[in-house]
Amino acid sequence: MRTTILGAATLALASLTLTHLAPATADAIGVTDPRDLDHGVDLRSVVVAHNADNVVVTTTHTNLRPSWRTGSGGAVFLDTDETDPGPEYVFAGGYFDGTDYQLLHTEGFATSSWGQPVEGSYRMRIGYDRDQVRMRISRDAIGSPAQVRVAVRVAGTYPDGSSTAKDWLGEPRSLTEWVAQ
Ligand SMILES: [Ca+2]
Ligand SMILES: [Ca+2]
Repeated sequence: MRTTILGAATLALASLTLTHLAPATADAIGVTDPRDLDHGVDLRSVVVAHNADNVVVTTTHTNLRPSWRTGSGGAVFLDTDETDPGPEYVFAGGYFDGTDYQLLHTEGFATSSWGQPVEGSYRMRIGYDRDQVRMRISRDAIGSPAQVRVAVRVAGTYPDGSSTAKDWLGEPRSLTEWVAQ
């Protein structure tokens, strides 16, 4: 577990450096987001690795905690088809103890357009010590696309439960560069 997370962190650093030099398509990219949310779920960076057998999306946050009181969770939208506008899949999960996650078909960003669960192999791991969430999706599960790009939205609730904090990677509903396999 520790080795896996350390590997992801190392990859994140390497990717963040390479982003300045890499072409629009690569097998991994890293994108940063400012510390702009007054909540521990605050999104700070996203790394997308498009491997031979799977797509791995690692998000880093300011302060992830296991308590349900954080209400933390997020959605990673996966765009796999350039000819079909918007994302085709969404990986949604809770980021606190005891929550679940699911990969769904979608016709866009709106929650109302989220559809049936995807049949296939995928999983989500949360590393509270490194404030990271790692989603791994089998390429088979999402139609073995030649390239993918993502949009990321996270959210959490404030301690008094009065309101929800929300943070997108960059502009709302904006997608990263394409990442080729
Ligand atoms: Ca942020
Ligand atoms: Ca699409």
